[in-house]
Amino acid sequence: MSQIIEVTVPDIGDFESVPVIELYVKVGDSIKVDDAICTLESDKATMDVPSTAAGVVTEVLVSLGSKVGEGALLIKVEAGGAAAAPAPAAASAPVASSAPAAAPVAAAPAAAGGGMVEVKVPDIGDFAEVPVIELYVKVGDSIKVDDAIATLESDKATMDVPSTVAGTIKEVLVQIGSKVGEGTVLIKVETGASAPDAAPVAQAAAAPAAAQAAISAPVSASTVTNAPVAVAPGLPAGSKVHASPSVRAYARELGIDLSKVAATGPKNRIVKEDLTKYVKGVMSGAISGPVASATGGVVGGGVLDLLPWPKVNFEKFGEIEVKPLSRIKKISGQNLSRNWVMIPAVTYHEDADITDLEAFRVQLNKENEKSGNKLTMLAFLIKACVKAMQRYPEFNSSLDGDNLVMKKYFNIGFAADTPNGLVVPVIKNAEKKGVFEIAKESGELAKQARDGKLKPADMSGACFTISSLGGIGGTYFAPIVNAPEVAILGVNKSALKPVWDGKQFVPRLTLPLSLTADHRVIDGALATRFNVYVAELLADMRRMIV
Ligand code: CAO
Repeated sequence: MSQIIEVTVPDIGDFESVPVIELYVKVGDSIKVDDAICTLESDKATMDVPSTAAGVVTEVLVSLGSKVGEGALLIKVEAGGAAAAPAPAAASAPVASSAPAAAPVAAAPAAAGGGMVEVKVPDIGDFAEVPVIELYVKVGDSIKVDDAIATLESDKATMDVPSTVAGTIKEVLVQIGSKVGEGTVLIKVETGASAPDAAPVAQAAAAPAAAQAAISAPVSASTVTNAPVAVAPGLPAGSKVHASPSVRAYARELGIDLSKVAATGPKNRIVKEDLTKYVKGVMSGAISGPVASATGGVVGGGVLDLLPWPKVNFEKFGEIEVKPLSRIKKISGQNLSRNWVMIPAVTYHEDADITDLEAFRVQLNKENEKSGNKLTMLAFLIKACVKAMQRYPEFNSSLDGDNLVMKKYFNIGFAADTPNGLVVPVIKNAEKKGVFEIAKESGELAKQARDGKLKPADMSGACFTISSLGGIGGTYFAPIVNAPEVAILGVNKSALKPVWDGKQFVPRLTLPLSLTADHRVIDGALATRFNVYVAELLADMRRMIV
């Protein structure tokens, strides 16, 4: 006996007309309870709408871009027949019994006769007392095999603990912050033939071996991220992607096609670590996408594989000459691509009044004319940045996973234009050097750079970079952060500008500053404070000693 069930948009909060941005089903698909039908996107969040029915999709009443609200009809499902028939209770037995001994109490006896089953923490390796950092269930919830119960966090990894039984939760014996180890009872579940999970259990029974393996051991994030980068097998064509709204949003932010990502989460769901692993694979060249192959590997492929790289027969339009990229351009191109894609960076602009500083610099250069030591604006900029980094130490940090590495030394890189491309020599321990010494050293390093004689040690260890285009021109630009640094200061050509002094406009020599900062570490307020402080220091160098 079959029956047509309408699946509608559930209560989605205060949103009345939100667009469908992803659609995962089509007519003829078999669908199970909880399978994602579509993703909706409001201005605040993305939401997956799960199916409340199991069966075969007979009608899809929305398309990409459709605006929907609570109650909108999404699909019609023909329940009944093979796909929808509630699985016999015994169908769950093979799944549970296939779990190794270390797994919690087998569901088989409970599934056969019904009753109360305790779900315990399985073998989680050498960890005895790890905290519960997330809890996904409460008393009264219906739970299915493989549904995540809680996330545990050791000092090395986070682990989802999936349920090994299906039924209704009668007791939750832990809370966020509880310390647990192997064998700790997490929940008690009433199982039985009438449990509302019959169909999903049937799905688990049909799950591939990989999904079953997840039942026997929790998913370890560190294992996932530390594993050698493998070519992501992704999903077979036509398979549905399972991922939470936040993971989908993150993937969209990175331009990742989720169907290419290998899932390691419970129930074959893609988790955040899978995206990290995928991006690492692309960056290391282990995973290639259409862009990588079309551009010869210069641009990080899969991350940007929204569209293939345009292939044009330029000769059709006129004469051409093909020149190979220089080694420096190839290397810096890869770094720049990675940094551009991976760092959520924002550029902040500021003007510094350097009228007095430039007069001072010119005067000092006159005084030292005979010595041949020429003071450059770059040397003053380096000193001002060091002082600002001392006041705002986040600018002298690097992200390392969930940690911020704070550096106590001040090595400043500066971009140097060379015939073969851009290189970044580094002035080491700039906090201990005076402007004359810095000017001399940067001049020597810039010459070595142009002559192609820089050694790797000359270009390593920078904490912060300055990119000065002041000798060339420009007004403002948006430099790219040089990872693992968290900020870079761009400088253009100073120009005389009229500035209101309270009574009249006066000509002031103005230096345009463009600071790009990694927003994960430095927010807009901090970046602007830094920029303002650098401008104050340049406007009045006496501030360097206070
Ligand atoms: N405003 C106005 N004039 C400036 C200036 C500024 N901000 N900065 C430098 N100048 C002047 C200098 O005073 C100098 O003039 P004089 O010869 O009359 O004294 C002239 O411009 C040339 O300076 P310079 O650029 O050779 O020297 P520098 O110490 O300022 O810079 C270096 C050295 C290595 C930073 C520079 O040569 C260079 O390579 N800049 C390019 C960096 C770059 O490509 N960045 C882009 C990275 S992103 O693609």
